[in-house]
Amino acid sequence: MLHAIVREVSASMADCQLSFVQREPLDIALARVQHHAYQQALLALGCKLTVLPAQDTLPDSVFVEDVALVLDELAIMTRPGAPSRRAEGTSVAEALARVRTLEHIVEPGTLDGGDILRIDRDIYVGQSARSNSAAMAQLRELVAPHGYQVHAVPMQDCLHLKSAVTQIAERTLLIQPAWVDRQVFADYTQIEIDPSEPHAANTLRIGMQLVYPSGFPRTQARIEQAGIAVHNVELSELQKAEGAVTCCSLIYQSNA
Ligand code: CIR
Repeated sequence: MLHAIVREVSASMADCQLSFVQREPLDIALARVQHHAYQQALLALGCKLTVLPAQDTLPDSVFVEDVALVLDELAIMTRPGAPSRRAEGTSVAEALARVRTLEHIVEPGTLDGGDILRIDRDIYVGQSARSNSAAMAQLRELVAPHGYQVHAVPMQDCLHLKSAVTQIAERTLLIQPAWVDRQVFADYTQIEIDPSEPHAANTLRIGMQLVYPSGFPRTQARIEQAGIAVHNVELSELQKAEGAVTCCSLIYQSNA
């Protein structure tokens, strides 16, 4: 069955890293309510949840996606690009070690899970400020024996590759063409976000459905016109921390 690892919101989330959004007052109590609704959405879509306790000294620790890549064959701890985020992985690694063989990206490599878009045996890695070529080379070595190909993807003006492009159906992507070159993904059907909603490209695909933030009605209409069901969540406070729907969970298959 599908499993999801999530972590409760840190009391210090207002001190989070920010790269492309302005700092705004952040309501931690509301962030927790929204995060719990997100957990309910994962449950409703069939995930069994592992909820890690909050880490109040690590502001960005709710964004568990960034610290690991979980494949069917192994899990890779990533070594996040922001030094303030490197301690977040320890407890996630403990949880993943129960279900996967663990490997690690090591210095000088840096890699954020938000930069990794895996589609079947293709692993696309955004060349963001957080993820470097040393990590891509390490990742390539770790996954090649399992038949995966790693592709470096140029991008600009956003935090992570999955801020710009996510998978919404078997061979269909939702894409923000201002932030990533559409040609890289020429083999896929592409739906563009509505230009009035620049942050609308991040969706979380679970089975045939999408977890999708409220607040992007025009892009959502484009997704629904393609026959894809959308499960809305309100994430305003996590968006102020430059988070989105993929970054709050690590999803994997396990019989456990
Ligand atoms: C950071 O800058 O690292 C956090 N404030 C946001 C991380 C969001 N992660 C993601 O989209 N995968």
